Amino acid sequence: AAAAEESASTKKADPKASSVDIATIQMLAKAQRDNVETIFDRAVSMKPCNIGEQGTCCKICSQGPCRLPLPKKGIEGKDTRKGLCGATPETIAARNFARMVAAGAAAHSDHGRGVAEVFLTAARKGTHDYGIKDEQKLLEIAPDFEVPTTVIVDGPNGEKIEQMRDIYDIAEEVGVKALGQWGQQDGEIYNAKRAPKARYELWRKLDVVPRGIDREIVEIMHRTHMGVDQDYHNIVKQCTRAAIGDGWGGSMIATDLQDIMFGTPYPTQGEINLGVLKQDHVNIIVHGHEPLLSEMIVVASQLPDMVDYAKSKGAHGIVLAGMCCTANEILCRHGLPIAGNYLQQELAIVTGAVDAMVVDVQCIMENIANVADCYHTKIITTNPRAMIESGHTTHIEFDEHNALEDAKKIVKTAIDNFPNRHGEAMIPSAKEKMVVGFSYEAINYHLGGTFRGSYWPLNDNIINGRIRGIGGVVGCNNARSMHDSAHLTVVKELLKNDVIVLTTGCNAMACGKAGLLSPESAKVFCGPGLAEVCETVGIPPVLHMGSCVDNSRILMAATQVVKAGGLGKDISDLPAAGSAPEWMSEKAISIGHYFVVSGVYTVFGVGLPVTGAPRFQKHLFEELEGIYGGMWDMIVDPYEHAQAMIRHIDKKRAALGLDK
Ligand code: CUV
Repeated sequence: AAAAEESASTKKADPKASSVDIATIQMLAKAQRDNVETIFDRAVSMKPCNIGEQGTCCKICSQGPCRLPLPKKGIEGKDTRKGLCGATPETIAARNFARMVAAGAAAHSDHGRGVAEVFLTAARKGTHDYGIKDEQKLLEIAPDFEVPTTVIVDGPNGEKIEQMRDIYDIAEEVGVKALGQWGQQDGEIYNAKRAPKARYELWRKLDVVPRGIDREIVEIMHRTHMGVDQDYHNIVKQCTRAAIGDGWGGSMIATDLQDIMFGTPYPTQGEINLGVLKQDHVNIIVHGHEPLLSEMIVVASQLPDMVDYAKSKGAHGIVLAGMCCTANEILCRHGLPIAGNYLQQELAIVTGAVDAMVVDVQCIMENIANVADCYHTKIITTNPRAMIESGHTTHIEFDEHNALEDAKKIVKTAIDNFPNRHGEAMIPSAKEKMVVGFSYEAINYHLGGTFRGSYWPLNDNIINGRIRGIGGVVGCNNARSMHDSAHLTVVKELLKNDVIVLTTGCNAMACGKAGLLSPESAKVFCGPGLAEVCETVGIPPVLHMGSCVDNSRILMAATQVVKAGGLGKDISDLPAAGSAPEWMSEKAISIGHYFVVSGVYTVFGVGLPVTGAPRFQKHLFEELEGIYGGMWDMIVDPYEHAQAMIRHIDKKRAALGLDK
């Protein structure tokens, strides 16, 4: 057994079969030369559990785990499989799925809660480090929270004059109401009304408008406790409440308040891939999700005394680069470089050039501590929710009330580590330029004021067929799937067929590395109609809208398209489809579900843990379309995956009476 274990752990991934990204291939080869094990190696030596993969392993009580795989020869006649308590495969898979929605919604929403708390502190002028940057956006969202932006006062002659309220008073009221959305027990979250009217009314009719963000997540945990909800339809209904509470609630509030505090993204240039690191600079990577931290590190790393301090240690300057969704946040707002997406986190350290990797929450692999141990990199954890048990990580807690000082301490720690590099680093040369930052406000502001105006003729071009439809392609990397490969195949296939792509998360980064986020790529990759539109407007064919919480921007963009007219009354009428070709996190499941119940056909790659429960799978993949107009699908082959999206787009075009 020991020998078997030995040989299993020494199996190595083939770098060229692991990724389509040259920098990743080079660094994986270096890791292997350096005898450093990465997720790619572990993926070849450890196989996933077949029963868990089907979604039918139940371990919610201690009488199990009860394992209910599909019989090898399939189900003949009645499906008699059941757990000790009698739970059917449907109940088990639905409960497991629901818990993924709960965890995903909790992650986004806890992020949003933190933002709302800091926003309220800023509104009350309780911190010097954060303030109100985008007043216009605050004024736009205040009415959604039923906060008045003006006040009626008496004029000098007794007449009534409408006056603007103090911006910080408005912010405080918005902050209080936004924060109240988490603990609200009854009624409806405010942002549900932002959806197209038909969608909001459908949700009301179906009784799925979230009462409060936390409440719906807690209720999933209760319902999926042993012996509670045993009807998968009813479990899915609760998933819907929690997922809407994520997409239209916690995530949307996070996006909006971040925009108000840090600025709404507008098109800007950036660079991506491990080649953004510099041999002669202090390299700091911020990795994780919450811009509360990274925004302050941006400020701290640009302070003259910090730059001078770096020079005093022999460096020429400081490179601050992002990883995962933190990267998307600082890229879209400041044009700061991205070092890579999820599967590149260990490999960034393997360059030997990263002086500190600063992490907060979500998508941080525990193994970065082991990899860092082989080089000089300091892993700095910053969030009390997320520590790594290792003798080699440093915890510098980031307190928003002392934000800039904490950020300076973190930057200084990185600089102090610069002289400890183990000789010459090996930085891949690969990096790509990109244009990013397409918030829906940016599209409105820069491109004509309306989605149907003469400058941003999206609706008109969908109607006239130059653009066939809209694809939202998002989500993670997954070590079970060749790095970036499915992302790029799906996106390129959509572009070739004149489908414009909106993107966030690790898909955005895959597209950036492959050059798809540059306006010039339109004529290379797009069908003639889409290429013409992109060239006329001067935009890339893939619009980078931000991080995972910014999937809420895609919901709002879809809503704007509906409101601009000519393409039906609801999101489910649009020639649009969603996709997560390489998903891996529970957040992706919550995102997938809020897209589905917002009316979007949503296809996942890799696999979905529902296949062991055929009736539950049918509910998600087919029956939901009759209820919400959107449904789940899972197609591993990326070409077929894109074709299914295109077929759905064509079905919607036909229903609207449009050609093609
Ligand atoms: Ni939040 S959730 S791997 S960083 S997109 Fe990338 Fe994006 Fe998935 Fe994580």
